[in-house]
Amino acid sequence: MAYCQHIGVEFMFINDLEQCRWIRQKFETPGIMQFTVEEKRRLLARMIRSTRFEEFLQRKWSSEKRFGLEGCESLIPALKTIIDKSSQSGVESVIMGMPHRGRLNVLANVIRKELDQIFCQFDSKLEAADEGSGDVKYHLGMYHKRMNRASDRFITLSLMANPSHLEAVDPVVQGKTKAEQFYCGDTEGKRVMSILLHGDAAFAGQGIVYETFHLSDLPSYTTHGTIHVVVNNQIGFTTDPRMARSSPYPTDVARVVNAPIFHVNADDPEAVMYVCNVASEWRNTFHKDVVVDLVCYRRNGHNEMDEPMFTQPLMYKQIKKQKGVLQKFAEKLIADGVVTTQEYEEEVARYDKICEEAYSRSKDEKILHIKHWLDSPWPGFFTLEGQPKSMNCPSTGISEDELRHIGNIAASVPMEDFTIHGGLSRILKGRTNMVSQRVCDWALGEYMAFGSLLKEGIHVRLSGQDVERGTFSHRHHVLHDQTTDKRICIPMNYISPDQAPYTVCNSSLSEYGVLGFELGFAMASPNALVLWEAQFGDFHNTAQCIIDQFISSGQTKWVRHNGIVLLLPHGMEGMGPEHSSARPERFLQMCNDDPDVFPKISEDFAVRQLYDCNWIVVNCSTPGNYFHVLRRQILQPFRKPLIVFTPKSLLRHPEAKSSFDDMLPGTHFRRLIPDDGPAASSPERVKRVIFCSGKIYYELTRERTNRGLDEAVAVVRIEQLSPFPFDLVKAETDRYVNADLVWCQEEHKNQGYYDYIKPRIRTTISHNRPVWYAGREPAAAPATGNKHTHLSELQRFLDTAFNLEAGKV
Ligand SMILES: Cc1ncc(C[n+]2csc(CCOP(=O)(O)OP(=O)(O)O)c2C)c(N)n1
Ligand SMILES: [Mg+2]
Repeated sequence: MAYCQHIGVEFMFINDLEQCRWIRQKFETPGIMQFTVEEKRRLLARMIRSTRFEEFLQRKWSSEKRFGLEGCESLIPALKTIIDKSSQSGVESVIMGMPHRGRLNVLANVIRKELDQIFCQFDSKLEAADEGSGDVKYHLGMYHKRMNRASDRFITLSLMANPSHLEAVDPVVQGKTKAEQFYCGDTEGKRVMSILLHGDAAFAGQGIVYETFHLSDLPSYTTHGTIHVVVNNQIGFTTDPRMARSSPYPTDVARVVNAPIFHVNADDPEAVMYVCNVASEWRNTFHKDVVVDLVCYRRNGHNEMDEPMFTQPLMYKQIKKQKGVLQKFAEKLIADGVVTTQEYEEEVARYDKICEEAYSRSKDEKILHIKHWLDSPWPGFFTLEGQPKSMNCPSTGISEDELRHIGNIAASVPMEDFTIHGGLSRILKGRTNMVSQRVCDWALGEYMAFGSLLKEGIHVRLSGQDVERGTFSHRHHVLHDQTTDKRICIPMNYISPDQAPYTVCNSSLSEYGVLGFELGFAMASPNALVLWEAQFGDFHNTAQCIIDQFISSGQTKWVRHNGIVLLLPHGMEGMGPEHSSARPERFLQMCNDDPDVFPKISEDFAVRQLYDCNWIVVNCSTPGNYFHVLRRQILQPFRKPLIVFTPKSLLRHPEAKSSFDDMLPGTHFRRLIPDDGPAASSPERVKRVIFCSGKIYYELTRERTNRGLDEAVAVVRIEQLSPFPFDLVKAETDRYVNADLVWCQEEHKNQGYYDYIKPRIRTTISHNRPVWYAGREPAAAPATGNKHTHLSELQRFLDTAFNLEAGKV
């Protein structure tokens, strides 16, 4: 439907009458699009800034990529209108995500990053002051608090750093927005909001756009309405004003997610401003998503180095003839008597002078501080120089009283007249018994970690598919009344009156979107334990972009810490090729610790090593160690992503229990668990040391006993795979001087940990002994689909692991 000139609106798929009526009124009322002289002049000034900024860059750095806005300069007033309007309705913080197109312009003219700081980025001789690889200028983020002149109120604007991967930042922005809303108690999205910008092709093509939209209706994920702005240059240049309605792709996405879409011709700044006013009002009235589709053309090639005439000669001939948006708009305003030619020229000259002055200043900049480009500062968490406040981590144990108290909560239903399922009663009774016997299984160990952190004021948020119950029906953090529909109880929120709130939320069936969201949530504050659990570990690969682009490399690119935790159920249990492997090899391959250098072992080695690594990868074999590693995540003086391969069968394995003794004050996470049986008491008699990680430990020790080899073979568990515990592995290899060394894993040889572990053990022993392999043979799929084959493979490699006579395996 076309109402005002240059505007088209699509909303017929919205099935709410009030909302439809509201939209109609905004676009059908004759003469509704009226602006004061003052508003028109401000719009012109904004168009001047937007246009002249690009022209300035082009003049100074004609051979640099900048992904200019030419053709869609009205994006800048569009965003400023949305921000003004939102600030007037009470929004205090706007979080934005955007792709390459026009990003520098947005930084300069919307966020108001100092121009000299932007210009100096074009100087390749600039020395980096921060550790890390840095990133190209059109990926960096920014955070700025300033006075909004339209509302006379302060507003914080942040633009999130992002990778090349278009649209990947969308869920991250949403997660951070949700977190900021959460921390300031903004339950309706009245104070914090997000704006997402999109290119037309990326908006239509990337599934993450859909995944992100879909989160907007889920209570624990909604940000109460996002304004999406599409820079839609796909249809190229046409003089037909109805072109706004011929853009099928963005419409399709919006239709699927039930959001209205307002198309507007970007050649008409007044229409753009009107549409953005309406979009903001929509968002701040209904708190639902809305799409503004800025239909424009692209004057240059994809970037300034591209020649568009190669592939679209006729279109670009026409584009070259087309007057610029600013010029047309200025002529119109001059003709209408809104400004004089002289006023217009003075305004242009004024801005050009600002750019020139900033340019001169930028030449004095010798050092590039990526820190200045942070989108989420954590005030007070680091020293003023941005360093951790210490290099040690206190004990992660908690008192007996606390263990008992949290254990009892985990075993209880702290609400009156609440009927739970019989099966659950048995589980809770089991927990009561464990507390009285002073032991924890996996679920209880996790409970202890979460509960104690909550008690210490740390917010805990666990998100993923079916996490409330737990994929393996072991967690049960949300109890459901069997007699009253939708009546629930979350015992974790009954630990102590002044505890931090616990959020446990079943996500939509998305990995990419949800993991991105949680990563964004974790960015907002260091004082929260944010965990994402995959239904099965292998599903993480649909979120690979978040893992590669943000989690593994985010800190080095953007000097930004993040303490997100990934829980990835992993283990070969005869369940077939899927549901078996969380692909440890992939995570380990991305670890930045050097396999060939034995590090200098200092007093604070264990913590320093964590500080230096890009992420931590663990596979805990006991609930106690799992408890500690989760608590360490918060008690360590910096933040690092943590990848945890979590068990399936061990959740109920009678031996996979930890005593309270292992969780008391003074105890800590064990990076490596040495053998503590007969082998360890006479180490010189030990013929073989088997290093392993995770659940295979239980199979190895059972087999060892069956074979009567408890004295001859030591089994050592590497619990922290990365950063590699070089010091502790060395202590083990030094202790068993006469033993040969075996790495045993249940995964296939080209998978699991072998390729990561082997060179590191070899470095530890200065290559003076071989490291033999016992495990499954190389394979294309992670596991067999045949249970019988699974068991015979297991037996075969256990035979290898314990065949001392053969010596060489
Ligand atoms: C996920 C992903 N795939 C491919 C690319 C490579 N790429 C960079 S820009 C671009 C075109 C983007 O088109 P559009 O979204 O319409 O934005 P425009 O450049 O037209 O503003 C492509 C394919 C990318 N950056 N990200
Ligand atoms: Mg495009």
